[in-house]
Amino acid sequence: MTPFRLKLSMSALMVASTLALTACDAQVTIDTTDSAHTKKDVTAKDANTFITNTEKELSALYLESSRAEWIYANFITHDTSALSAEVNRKMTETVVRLANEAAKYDELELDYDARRKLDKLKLALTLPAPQDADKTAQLSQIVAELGGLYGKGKYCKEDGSCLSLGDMTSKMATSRDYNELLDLWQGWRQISKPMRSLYEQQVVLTNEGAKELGYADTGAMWRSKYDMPADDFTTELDRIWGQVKPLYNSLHCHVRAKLGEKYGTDKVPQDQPIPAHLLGNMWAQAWGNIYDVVAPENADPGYDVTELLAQNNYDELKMVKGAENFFTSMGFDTLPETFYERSLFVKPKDRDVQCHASAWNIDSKDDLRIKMCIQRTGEEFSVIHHELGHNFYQRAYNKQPLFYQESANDGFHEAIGDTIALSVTPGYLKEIGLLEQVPDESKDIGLLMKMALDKVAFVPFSLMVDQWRWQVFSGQVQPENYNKAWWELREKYQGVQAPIARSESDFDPGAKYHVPGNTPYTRYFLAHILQFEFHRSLCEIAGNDKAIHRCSIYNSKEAGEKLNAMLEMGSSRPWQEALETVTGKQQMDATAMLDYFAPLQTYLDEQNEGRNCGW
Ligand code: X8Z
Ligand code: ZN
Repeated sequence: MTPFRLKLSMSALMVASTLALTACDAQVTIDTTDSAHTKKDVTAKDANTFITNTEKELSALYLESSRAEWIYANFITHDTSALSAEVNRKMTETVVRLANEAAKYDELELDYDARRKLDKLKLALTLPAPQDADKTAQLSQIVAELGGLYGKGKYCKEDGSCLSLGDMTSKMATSRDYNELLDLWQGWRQISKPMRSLYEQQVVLTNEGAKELGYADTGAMWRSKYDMPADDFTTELDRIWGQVKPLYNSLHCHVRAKLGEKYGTDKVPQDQPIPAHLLGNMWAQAWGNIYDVVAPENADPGYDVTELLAQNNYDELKMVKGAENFFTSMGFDTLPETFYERSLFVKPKDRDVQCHASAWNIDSKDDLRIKMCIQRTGEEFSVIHHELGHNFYQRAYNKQPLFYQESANDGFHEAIGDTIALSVTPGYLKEIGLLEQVPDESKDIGLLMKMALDKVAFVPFSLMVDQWRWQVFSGQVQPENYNKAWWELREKYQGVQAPIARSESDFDPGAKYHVPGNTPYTRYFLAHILQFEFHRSLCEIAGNDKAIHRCSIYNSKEAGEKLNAMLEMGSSRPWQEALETVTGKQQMDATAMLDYFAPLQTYLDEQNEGRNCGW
């Protein structure tokens, strides 16, 4: 997390949402209000004093807040929920007050950093509250409750047995039994029904806060965080999705055909969206787990990372050390001892925790941690790399002023660990002793298929989540249509459909962590585009001479140096400049992803010949 907004990977968000100190709070001793000045007579010097004081006040609050949020996420109880709500209230109230005060300096000519920091202050909250103590407290209470409902969520059957999300995730990955999958799919979606009215109230409250800060609604505020006009950002998203869509459509067509062969075309009709429970993942967001169903003939790479980990006795700690080793091989310092002392790697048996993986920097210096209920699978090995990417980023920018202690844009934060994981190639696995022999090139289509099922399939999902939220925030979607609108977008973007009838007594968006957790999701869309760009550029720097999907930047100090140069900038410059540091270009571009998968596109085109694609 991050201070009010950001820092974290995911957790930042939580913190971000709420507020602040009350007037009688003893800690509020820094006078940032400067009430003697009105908008007319303020000077640039006043603005700088305001910024300095604000940074001090927020640093202290951030530390307090991240400790409380860490404890809540690790021990979900009635009391920790109350403490989380309180610290969130204090943070939100403070940031809202300061952000509104910052408007005093709107018309002043300021130097680059002063203006940039004030802009960041205004945009710092994920969920702004109105300037009203009761409403702020109410919003914070809702935020904590929604998080708790998700974290405690389980599917309990009539016979009294209960399944955790982790249990269900494993079964969804491996079961090929249509009815069993359906049962799990609908069972998990029971947890979100009670979130609906809370979510509805949250939307009203936070929109009021966003309006007070000068935004049309909270969605408009989220879209304003990208160093370009919000409408231009939306246009960029459309443009990039347009680049990826043909590849996605080809993959969709092939996967649907294979699922039709597996389950029967009565269950998987060949002219309709795919039933959402058959794709190996609770949310149908990444499909790598059904690789066996779509595996190209004669292209089996002959290994599976989950099995390699088991054969080589990798437990959770060894998996984390393995991922850390990749970063240090590139020249990054090792993680501090406290990382290993304070992180959570294994799901505790005796209490509720927020198992969804997250990475934290508690003190904005080097108190780095991850919190993750690690399963011993190849999929989770990638997630560990993802999380450590957050931690290495956080440490790289820890010398920046508070307002710049975040990634260039939120997509960058999500992209770093994934970039590293793209280098977990067969060649790398051989180098670290996990794999005996690198499969020959005839197996590349199998490797690319597995990767595309995870990375390409994810792209439309990562776009539709915020399309839904933006429509909800803007009022285009009203509460009586929450679920209907969700499934319309699922169909439109992903071409998947609910496998059983849904109604407005359901709240399916709430069954995805980031909705009750209030984590914007467009960041993952950006990350999926960016990681292929970073991979391509860093491979070049590393002197790679192989096909791009066989390149690993393991051990490349040159690539590490270049990557670090971008990471340590934090958000001090517009993200376009950070992008340029590594890629030489200022515009995001999906051609790196398309080039990576070019051989697969050719294969898919052959396979799809004569098939009816689309939905
Ligand atoms: O939430 C995450 C990370 C933490 S930032 C585990 N991810 C998204 C998700 O799980 O839905 C990573 C990829 C997408
Ligand atoms: Zn992340």
